[in-house]
Amino acid sequence: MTVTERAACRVCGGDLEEFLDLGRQPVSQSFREPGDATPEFGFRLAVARCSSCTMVQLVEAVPRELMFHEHYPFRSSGSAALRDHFGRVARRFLETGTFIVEIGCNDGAMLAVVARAGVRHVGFEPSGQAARAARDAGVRVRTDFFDEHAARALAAEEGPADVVYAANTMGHIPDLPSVLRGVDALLGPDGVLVVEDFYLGDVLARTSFDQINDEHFYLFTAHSVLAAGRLHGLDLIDVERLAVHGGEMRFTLARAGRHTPSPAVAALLAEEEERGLAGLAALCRFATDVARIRDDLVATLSDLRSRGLRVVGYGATAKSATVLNFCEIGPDLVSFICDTTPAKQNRVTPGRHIPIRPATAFAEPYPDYALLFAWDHAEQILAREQEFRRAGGRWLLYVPDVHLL
Ligand code: DWN
Ligand code: SAH
Ligand code: ZN
Repeated sequence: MTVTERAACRVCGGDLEEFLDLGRQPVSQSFREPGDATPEFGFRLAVARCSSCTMVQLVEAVPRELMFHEHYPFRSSGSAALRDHFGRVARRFLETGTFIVEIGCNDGAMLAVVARAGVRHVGFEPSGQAARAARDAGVRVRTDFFDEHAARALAAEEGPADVVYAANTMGHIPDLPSVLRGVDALLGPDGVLVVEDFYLGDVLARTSFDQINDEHFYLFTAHSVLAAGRLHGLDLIDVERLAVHGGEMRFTLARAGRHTPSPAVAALLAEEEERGLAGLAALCRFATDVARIRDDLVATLSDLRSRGLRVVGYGATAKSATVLNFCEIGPDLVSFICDTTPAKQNRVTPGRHIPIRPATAFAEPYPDYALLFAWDHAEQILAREQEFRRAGGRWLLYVPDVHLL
């Protein structure tokens, strides 16, 4: 552990204590044309904890325009489980909301349901093609980053919001104070800010270090969300566990004193105390586990190669960039990765340049082993690919440790 002098906590200005270095990494979703020889952007993926507000965050931030742009490839609607989830979220908001704002609405998986119900809404989505997909689904979209400036402009034009929602987006925005000032400007007196994101407690419990990448700037806990909210007049009033992406947390915040916090908040804070999640020791243990997983995974893949067995990756996830670049795994160990996303197909992964093929390539013929990068969709994928196992194939996972299914 080293105290980083260059960077201060982006939330409160406190000192950062670095506990994990995942090496030099590319932009995780900058899938490239094969043979493209132009230099790739790189940054040091290192993670630190603030000694004042406890927020866990990256030490270096990648400029937002390098990550979220016209061709940002991720689509929420690409998974049936996510479509169902966002449908449920929308129906819940429709019970009370008359003006619903979403930060990072992507292709409109949630807001299209709100739009079909005829309820007033606005989605912020800086990634051009994703924003157009949402617009085609009937969503009112601003192709823009949400920040204090954009929020003030919206509040002036449309008045206060009942709900501000951000799924898998709040943790993507290094300038969290600007977002929270914007929420303060936009939210009605009894409005709620609903944040769904992956949870540091789960990352530590599963050693899912691949959830750390350029996009995932913050790893939240109830402690750190509470501290960040309080700096901007917001109270944490509820926490709920979610099943999506293999387990996430929903944090609900509201203006201080307007809602009685649910007992679940105190319960989660107590659980975090007990697990030492707000301290540094658990984070240092995590860093040790990550190094062990890297060594195990590289040893396993090298052994399979030496025995002449073929390994293919499944899911060209953002998460896979962290694994491949940290473990220095290239096409010699994983011959290609199959993925259903057209914008990723026939490109190569950032950094290690592993080819990406359509999902149909998986069975042509089946490999001996499939390395499951999209482990957060395991249920759906294993159900669809039952034939692979019948043909003698084996799934290889690295979360929570390197193992075969
Ligand atoms: O927070 C984020 C989450 C929501 O999505 C973003 N920062 C970026 C992105 O992370 P990811 O790329 O790690 O997400 P997923 O959802 O694990 O990506 C799954 C990938 O696997 C997609 O490219 C689609 C693909 N896939 C597939 O090929 N066959 C997915 C399923 C379910 C399938 O059956
Ligand atoms: N909410 C969707 C998409 C998550 S991916 C879901 O949960 O599936 C993150 C999304 O946030 C991307 O579509 C990205 O373009 C968008 N985004 C990133 N920074 C943003 C910002 N400052 N304001 C609004 N959207 C942002
Ligand atoms: Zn801090």
